[in-house]
Amino acid sequence: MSDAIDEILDAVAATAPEVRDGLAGRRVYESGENPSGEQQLEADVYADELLEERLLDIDAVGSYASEERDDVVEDDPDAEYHVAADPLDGSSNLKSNNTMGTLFGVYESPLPASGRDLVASGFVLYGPITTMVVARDGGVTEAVLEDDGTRQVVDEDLSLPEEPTVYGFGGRVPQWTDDFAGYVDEVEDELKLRYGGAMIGDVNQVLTYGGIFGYPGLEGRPEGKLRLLFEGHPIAYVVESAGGASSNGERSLLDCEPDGLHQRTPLFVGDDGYIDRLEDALGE
Ligand code: AFP
Repeated sequence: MSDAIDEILDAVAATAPEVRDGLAGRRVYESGENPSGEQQLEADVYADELLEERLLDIDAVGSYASEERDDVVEDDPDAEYHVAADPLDGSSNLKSNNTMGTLFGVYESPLPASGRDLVASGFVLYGPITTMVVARDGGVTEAVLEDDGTRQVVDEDLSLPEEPTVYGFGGRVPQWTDDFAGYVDEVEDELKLRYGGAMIGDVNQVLTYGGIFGYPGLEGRPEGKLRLLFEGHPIAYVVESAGGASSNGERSLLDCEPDGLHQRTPLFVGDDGYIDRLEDALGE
C-alpha cells in the first residue's frame, strides 16, 4: 500500500526528469538573488516551482520551503508532513556541465523543524545517469530514475564502505581555521581528493567510495556556507542511515536546532572515525 511518504518520493521522482530536461535552456542568471544572497539561475527557479506545485498537491504535505524562497509556503498547517528542499543543489555547476542534484527532507513538524523530526530524506543526482537515493525507516536505497519518473531500485541497502577512500572540503584554503587546516593535513596524507562543487555529487562519492565531505566554518564566516534545514539535516539523515556520521564540528547535524529557515552551518558527513577525529581537532 502506497503511504503518504511514498507519494512524496514518487512526486520528487516524477519531477526529476522535467528538472533535468529543463536545464539546457536555463543556464542564465535571473535578476534576483535567493534568501542567502546567492544569484539565482533560471533553472533554480524552474525546479523550485515544479517541486512546490507537485508536493503541495499531496494532501499529506502541509507546507513547502526551499533555499530559493524567503518564507515557508503553507497549504495546510495541520497536515502530517512538511517538505524542505534545495531544488537544484550545485546550480553553479550548470555552466560547466558538472553534476547537480535535488535534495529534500520530509519533516513531521512545521518548518523550520529539528533534524530529529525528519521521517525521510533523499536526493536526485543529475550525473551521467539520473539516480535517486532515499533514506527512510533506518535504511537507504538507491534507484535509477527512468525518463517516465519511475524508480528502478539498484541497491536495497546502500551503506558507507568500511574502508574510507576520498575526501572533499569546501571553502578557500586561506580562510580555513588553523585547527581545521591541521586536520586536513592529516586527511590528505590518507585519502584522495574528490571535490566537484556540488554537495550531492561529492557526498555521493563518499557514499560510493567511503570517506568524508565537509564545508567548514571559515575565518570571518564561522557559520560556513551550507544551510542546516535544506542541506545539513537531509544529507546527515541519509549518511547516518547509511552507517556513517555527521557533525557541525561539535555534534550530529540532526541535533542542531535551526534558529531560522535559512540558517547556515558548518557541515561534515561520512566515515565515523574521520568525523570523530574532526570533532577532536576542532574541539582542541
Ligand atoms: P551552488 O548551488 O551555488 O552551486 O552552491 C553549491 C553549494 O551550496 C554546495 O552544493 C556545494 O558543496 C558548495 O555550495 C560549493 O561551494 P563553493 O563554490 O564555495 O565550493
